Amino acid sequence: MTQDDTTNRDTQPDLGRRKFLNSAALVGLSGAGLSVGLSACNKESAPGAKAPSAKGEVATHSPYEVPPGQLDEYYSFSSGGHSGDVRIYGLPSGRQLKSIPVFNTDNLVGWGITNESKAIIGTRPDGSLKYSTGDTHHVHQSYTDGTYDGKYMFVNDKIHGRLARIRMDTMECDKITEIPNIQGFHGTFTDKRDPVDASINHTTRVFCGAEFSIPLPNDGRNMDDGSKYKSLFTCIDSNTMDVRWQVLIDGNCDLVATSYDGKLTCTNQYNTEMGVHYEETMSAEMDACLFFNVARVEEAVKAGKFTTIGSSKVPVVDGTRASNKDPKTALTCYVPIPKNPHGVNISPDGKYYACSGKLSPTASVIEHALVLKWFDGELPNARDAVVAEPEIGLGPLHTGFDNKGNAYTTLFLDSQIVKWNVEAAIKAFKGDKTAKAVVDRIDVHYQPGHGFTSMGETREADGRFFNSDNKFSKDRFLPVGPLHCETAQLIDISGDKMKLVHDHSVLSEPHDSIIVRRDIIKTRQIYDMDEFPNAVKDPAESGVFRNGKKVTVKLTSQAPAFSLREFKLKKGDEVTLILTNHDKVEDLTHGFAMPKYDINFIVNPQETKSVTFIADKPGVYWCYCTHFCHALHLEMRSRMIVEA
Ligand code: K7E
Ligand code: CUA
Ligand code: CA
Repeated sequence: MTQDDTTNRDTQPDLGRRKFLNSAALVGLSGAGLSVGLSACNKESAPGAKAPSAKGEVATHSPYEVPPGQLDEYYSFSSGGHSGDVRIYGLPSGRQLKSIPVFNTDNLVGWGITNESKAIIGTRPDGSLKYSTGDTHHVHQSYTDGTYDGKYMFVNDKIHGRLARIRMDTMECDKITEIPNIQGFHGTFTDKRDPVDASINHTTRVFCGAEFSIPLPNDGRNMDDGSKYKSLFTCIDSNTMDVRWQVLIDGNCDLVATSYDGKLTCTNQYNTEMGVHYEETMSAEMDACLFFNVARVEEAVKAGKFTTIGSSKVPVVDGTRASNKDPKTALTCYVPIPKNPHGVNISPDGKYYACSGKLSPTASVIEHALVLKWFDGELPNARDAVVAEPEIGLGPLHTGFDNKGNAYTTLFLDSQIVKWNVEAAIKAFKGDKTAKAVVDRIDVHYQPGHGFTSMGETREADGRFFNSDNKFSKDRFLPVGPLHCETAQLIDISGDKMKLVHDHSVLSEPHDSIIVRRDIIKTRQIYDMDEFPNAVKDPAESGVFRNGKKVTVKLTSQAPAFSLREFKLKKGDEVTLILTNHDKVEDLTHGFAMPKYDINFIVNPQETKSVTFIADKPGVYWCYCTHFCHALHLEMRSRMIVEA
C-alpha cells in the first residue's frame, strides 16, 4: 500500500491500511519482510470457524473469539497513562472489565471522595487531596518462584513521584508512597527473590527509577548549575511501602528490570550526557544500561555508608562512576549501549537483558552472568557484557519474550513488531555469517509503544499472544473527534509467523501492561464487614449522633432501602456520614449521591465507606442510590434535611 492510496471508509479497506503512515519511516531496514506476516493473516479464513446453528442463534466466530457466556483465558492489567488509573482487560477478547482508580479521582466508586480513599491518596491539613492528578506507566505484580503470585500489583505515578500498591483480591489500591527528592518516576519493577537469603523466593522490594534529574536538594539553589542536577534510584519495601534506600547515580533512569536470582536490578539511561537542555540529551552516541548490585547496596546502607538529602531520612548511597571504579566493591556497573535507549526487559530464562536502541536501530543483549562477572572483577570491560546487538528496525522501544528463545520488539517508527531470535543474534555478533537474528515482521497500526507477551515477564512465558499497544489509532475506528482512542492489537505468536488476531480500542493513553493467566488471580466477591472499624453492623445502630457541631450519621443499605428514610442536620454542622452495605449478594452494590454537596460513592456488598462535609446549605436534599440494585432502585432514597 502506498501514500497515494485512495481507499476511503465507504469501501472495504485493506485491513492493513497504512496510508496515514509517513512513508519515510518505511525506508531502511524494514523493506523485505514488510507485509509478509500480515497478508498471510488477512487472506486466511478463520480456521475452525463455526457455521451458524440451525436456528441461527450462534453467529460464526473465530477460534480467538470468546463466545457469549465463556470467560477469557487471560487478564491484561494495563496502565492508564495520564488518566492516572489502571485498567483490566480480558484476553483474547479485548473486553474492558474495569478501571481501578489510583492517582485519579473517580466518581463511579467515589475514589478521592470518601475518607478512606483520601487517606490512601494523601491529604493536606485542610483535608483536601494533596494531589488529584497522576500518570501511570508501568504495572508489575508480586512474584513467588519467578512467576506471579496474585497478591499485589504496583504502579508508578510519573507526575508526582509516587508508587501505588493494588491488592489483587479486591483489585483496589491500598497504599501510596511518595518518593523523596526525585522527579519523573518512570520505570518500576518488583524484585523476584532476595539477593542473599535463599529462603525468600518472593517479592519484598520494588525498584523505582527517576527519569528527570533535579538539583539536590531542590530548594531553589543551584538551578542554573547543571552539575548539581542528579537522579536517584529508589528501593521501596513491598510490604510496608516504606522507602528503604536510594542510590545517587550519574545520568538518569528510564525503564527498570530485575533479575530472576534477585542479585541485580537495572535501568536503561538515555541521558548519560546529564544534559539539562533537550539537544544535549542526544549528543552522545553511547548511553548506558546501569546495573545495581542489590546486596552490596544494602550492605553499604547497613554499614552506615550513606548520606541523606534535605529533610528526607532515607539513606542515600553513592552509585556514581567516580566512587565505583573498583568492580570488586562497586555498587553500580554502567554498561555502555547505543543511543538514547528505551526499555529493558529480561528473558524468561533469566539469562539476558534486551535494551532497545530507540535512536539506534538495534537491540543490545546483555548477559546476566557477565555483569555478575564484572562485579567479581573478572570482566575488565563492562561493554563486554553485551553479547549481541542485532539491527532490528527503526525506533525500537520495548521487548516481550516467548518460551522458545524469541524476542518481539516494538518498532515505533517502522510501525512494526519484529520477531528476532536471541541465540541467533548472539551467533551473528560473534561473526557467524549464516546466523539470521530477525525471523519475522508484522505491521501494526500505528506506532507501537509497549508490546508484551502472555506471562512473558515470568518463568512461565507461554508463547501464545503478543499485544501491541499502539500510540496512534488514526483510521482504525469510527472517528470520535480530535481525541482518538488508541489501538491494541492482539497477535498470535504460537507459530513461525505472527498473525494479527484483532484490534481492540483502548481509551487513551496506555503504556505498559502485563498478561496474566486467569488461574493465578483469585478475587473476593464480597467484603468482610469486620474489616471496617467504623462499620454500622446493625441497622438498629443507624441515626444522627451529635457532639456539639460535630455530627455522625450512621446509615446502612439493604436493597431496596437505606436504614434512615430521613436525617436532620443543622446549618454549619461538620458531618461524617458512614454507610455500611448489608447486602451479601454478589454484585449487589449501592451508590450514595448527595445533590449540591458534590458527594457520590458506592458501597459494595458488606463494605463500609464514609464522607465528611460541612452542612452549609439549608434545605432538603434527596440522597439517592446511584447504582442500579433492585426493581425499586429509583425509590431508594433518604431525605437529608439541613435546618437553617
Ligand atoms: Cu515506553 Cu513510560 Cu514504558 Cu510509554 S514508556 S510506551
Ligand atoms: Cu440501591 Cu440502587
Ligand atoms: Ca543520550
